[in-house]
Amino acid sequence: MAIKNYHTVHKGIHVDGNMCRSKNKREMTMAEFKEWIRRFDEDKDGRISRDELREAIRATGAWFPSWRTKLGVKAADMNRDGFIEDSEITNLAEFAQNHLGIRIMP
Ligand SMILES: [Ca+2]
Ligand SMILES: [Ca+2]
Repeated sequence: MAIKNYHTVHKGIHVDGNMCRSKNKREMTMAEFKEWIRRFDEDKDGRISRDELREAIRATGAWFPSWRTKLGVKAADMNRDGFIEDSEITNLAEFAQNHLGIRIMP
């Protein structure tokens, strides 16, 4: 089943290949997104701070003013402690899809 899924997705990429292969377009699964965002957890506290998120956004090559980074944290930070923890990463993934050109595959 996993192979079949991959094939379907792969075919999808092929059809609108130009868009998906553009420089800022990234595709990843939720697990890959989590792994990717964790690389920016510099103080290793398991949460993503606003500064750490800014670094992550910078790494995508997206031009993104800091007030929008703040908005990203706000959008994902459900319990409003100023950090994005593990359970909030799915919200961040949604934000990344809408604003960073990252596509999260199911
Ligand atoms: Ca951190
Ligand atoms: Ca939080």
